[in-house]
Amino acid sequence: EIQIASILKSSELFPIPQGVKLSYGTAGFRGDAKLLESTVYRVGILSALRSLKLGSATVGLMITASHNKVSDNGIKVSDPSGFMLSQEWEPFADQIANASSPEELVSLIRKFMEKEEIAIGENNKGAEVWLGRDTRPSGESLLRAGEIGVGSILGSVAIDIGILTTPQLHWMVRAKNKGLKATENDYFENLSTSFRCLIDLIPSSGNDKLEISKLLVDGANGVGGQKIEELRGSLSNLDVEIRNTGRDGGVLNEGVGADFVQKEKVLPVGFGFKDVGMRCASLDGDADRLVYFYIPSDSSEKVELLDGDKILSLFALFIKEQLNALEDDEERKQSRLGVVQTAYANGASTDYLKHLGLDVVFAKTGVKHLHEKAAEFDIGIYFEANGHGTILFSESFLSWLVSKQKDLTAKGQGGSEEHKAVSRLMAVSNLINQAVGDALSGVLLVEVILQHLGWSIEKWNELYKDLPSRQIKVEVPDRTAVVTTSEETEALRPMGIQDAINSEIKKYSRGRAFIRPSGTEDVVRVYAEASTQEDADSLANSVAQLVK
Ligand code: NG1
Ligand code: ZN
Repeated sequence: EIQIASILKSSELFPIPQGVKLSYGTAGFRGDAKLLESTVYRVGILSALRSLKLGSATVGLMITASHNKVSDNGIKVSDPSGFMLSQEWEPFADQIANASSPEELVSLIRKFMEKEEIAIGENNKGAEVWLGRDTRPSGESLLRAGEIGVGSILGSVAIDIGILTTPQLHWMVRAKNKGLKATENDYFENLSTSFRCLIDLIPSSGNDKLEISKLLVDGANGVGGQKIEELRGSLSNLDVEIRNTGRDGGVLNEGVGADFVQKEKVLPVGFGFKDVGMRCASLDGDADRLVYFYIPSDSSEKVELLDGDKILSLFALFIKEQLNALEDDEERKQSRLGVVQTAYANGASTDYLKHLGLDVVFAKTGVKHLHEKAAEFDIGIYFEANGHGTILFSESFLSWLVSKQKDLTAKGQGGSEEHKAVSRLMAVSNLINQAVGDALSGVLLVEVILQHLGWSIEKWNELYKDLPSRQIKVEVPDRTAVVTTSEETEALRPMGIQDAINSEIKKYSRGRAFIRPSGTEDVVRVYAEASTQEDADSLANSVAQLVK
């Protein structure tokens, strides 16, 4: 009963705004920062309960609205594994975020604790929650609300781990629960060590082919650029210039960042004709997404975009090359590597990946869905076209690599091609964030692979040619009126709309289009592809007309 009193008392501080219906969505709760205090406070409570449920393992809370505008904010939970909050708890998150009074909140919590058999008592260790935030000005007070929420569950500890990228928080939570070194410095050290290791393993002929040219980074005026600045000193073999760090008056995500560059296909602020031919990378506001781009010499400030699909293809090619160098069980070899995409993947990328002989599977939009499917492979690479993705290595495959490495060394084959391939795969598994997509580790892996292959960005871009595509957001009174199949490629409702879409698609060569309600914004998204840009635009527009 002291517990109940404690929640009742603290929840008085955070009245719920009227008329707002919140949903945990594809990436946690998001919305206007001014309306979010009570939500963050309540998610603080949830995260403490989650920790208690899992034997007081450390849970993470990240305060960010990613690529959305600076006046928005949001909150998402990292499970102790470093992955997203288990989907089984999402309905509870929705319920408590929308509870209309302190009494209703307490009663929901009580019922849930009973059902989940969560006990608070002197015999239990308390909960532990690590809270991080991006650079949004509203972040600090929201973080305080989260701390109060955590603290309202007796015996809990809330630890403010400061301004971080989303993937840093997930990485730190995962490391902490694995009993590994888990500070931000450990994160940086892990990146620079594994990067160095991959650089040292570059075949010398590849090394001479490309002098290391400068990389330009668009930091979206957010946390990612600032973190690369911190990391830069400890990276040899990489020359980076960072723009849009947010320190020169630029506004977070305004005309900058990965989402802007990928969706609008235009240059971010601060980039222009002077940068023709340069290799450029763009991060999003919380640095969990990454795209590359360059300005071709034959055009005036046109953008040649290398999106998540192209990053995925580069990674897949490199990993496949390493796997080919292994003496491996023929049967396992087939299923070692798989890739996961969504319906937004460019059709040309899917063709290319299949052509490489890879297993390509599709998942619903939202990284939690891709992650799940990628985890089914020994090495699963997943990417959304928008640049969110990573490479997952299974525990059993990693131990196989470790023993392989030992065997080869024992046999005196420490310098063999096979040994090098094993070492590269192990270094990739350390470099690339095993918890969530991470623009920082993604940049480092792209850079080292390009050096390894001796490729320029143009050469990389030539892996395949994107089919022209167009994405449009349509504002509608009620986006939930659109209901899709599980693959999201067909609309089941409104009745008849899919037939209408199909007859539009038929008018175009290589036409493909679909609609789905966004999980993070109040819009319906339209995606269209066709053999020319005019056709893709026109198909997208006519489908958008059907939605309106
Ligand atoms: P929604 O708003 O559900 O389309 C967007 C992205 C997702 C994912 C989430 C989370 C597109 C088309 N959708 O989801 O891929 O990244 O945000 O940030 O890019
Ligand atoms: Zn993001």
